[in-house]
Amino acid sequence: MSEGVVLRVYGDRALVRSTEGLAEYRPKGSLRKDGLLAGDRVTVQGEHVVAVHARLSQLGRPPVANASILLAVTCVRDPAVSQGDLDRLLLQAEAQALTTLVVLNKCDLIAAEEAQDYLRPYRAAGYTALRVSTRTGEGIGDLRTALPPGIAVLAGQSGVGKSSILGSLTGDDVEIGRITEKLRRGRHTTRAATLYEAGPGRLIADTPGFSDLDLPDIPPERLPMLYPEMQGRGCRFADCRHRAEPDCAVIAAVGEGRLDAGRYRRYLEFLAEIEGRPKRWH
Ligand SMILES: Nc1nc2c(ncn2[C@@H]2O[C@H](COP(=O)(O)OP(=O)(O)OP(=O)(O)O)[C@@H](O)[C@H]2O)c(=O)[nH]1
Ligand SMILES: [Mg+2]
Ligand SMILES: [Zn+2]
Repeated sequence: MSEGVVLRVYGDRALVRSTEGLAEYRPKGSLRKDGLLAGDRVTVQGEHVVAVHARLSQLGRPPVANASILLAVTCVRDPAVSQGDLDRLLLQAEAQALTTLVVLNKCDLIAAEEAQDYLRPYRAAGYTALRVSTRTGEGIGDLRTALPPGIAVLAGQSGVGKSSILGSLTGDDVEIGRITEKLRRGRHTTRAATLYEAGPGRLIADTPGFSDLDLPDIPPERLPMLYPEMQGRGCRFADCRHRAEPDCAVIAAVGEGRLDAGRYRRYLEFLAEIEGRPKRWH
C-alpha cells in the first residue's frame, strides 16, 4: 500500500503519482467510479485505488479536489476579457471560499498603464494581481514564487493562456512529457482537469477554458459577502444589499471614490440577475 495524488481521472482509470511512482490504477469495486477527482489523495495497492481520503475542498467547475489556490487568468487583448467576466470568475472562487490570485497574461500586447488600470479595482479589493506574459517571460518568476504548496488551479476563458502559463511554470520537464503521453491515450479528455508537477510539493491543474461563466448558485443575500472590499464597512443593516438602504457605507464609499465604481455597478447588475432567478432558497 502507498499514498498518492490523483493527477487525472479518465474512463475507469486514474493516473496517480504515489510513493511508488507514476502509474494508472482502477478504483476498487467498492469505490464509485465517479467518486474520484483530480487532486484526490488516495491509497493505492496493487492495481487498485483502495481508499479516497476526505477532501479539504472540492471545486465544481472545473472538478478538482483539494485545491489550495485558484489562478484567475485573464487578458485584455486576444481575447478581450472584460472586468465583468473576471468579476464572475472571482465570484465563483469566493463562493467556494478559495484563495484567488489574479493573473493578467499577454501583457506584451498592451501598455503598462492599461494593465495597471485593468488590475486597479482588484488590487484595491485586496486581491494579489500579477502581470505576466508567457511570450516575454515577464512576471513568470513572481508567479512561481507566489504559488503556495499544494494544488493551484488555472481557470479562465478559452485562449487567455492557461496552458501556456502551465508550460512556463513547469518547463520541459521529462516527467510532464511522460504524463502527457499517458494522457493522450485517454479518450475522455475534454471535460477533465489534469494536474501537472511544478516543483516539490506543487501541482498545477490545467482546465478547459469556458466562453461564458454563470454567477454562482447562491441566494441574493450572499452576494455582498463575496466582495472582499464590501466587508466590515459598517452599514446600518447587517444584511445590507448596498442598493438603496439608508446609511449604506458601501454606497457612501463609492460616492467618495474609495470603492471602485465599475465593480459596484456590475455588482448591482449581478444582484438583479440573481434576484431574478426562480426562488428555491426559502
Ligand atoms: N501575445 C501573447 N500570446 C500568448 C501569451 N500566452 C499565450 N499566448 C497565446 O494565446 C493562445 C492561447 O493560449 P493557450 O495557452 O492555449 O490558452 P488556454 O487558456 O489554455 O486556452 P483553452 O485551453 O482553450 O482554454 C496561443 O496562441 C498562445 O500562443 C502571451 O503572454 N502573449
Ligand atoms: Mg488550454
Ligand atoms: Zn450597505
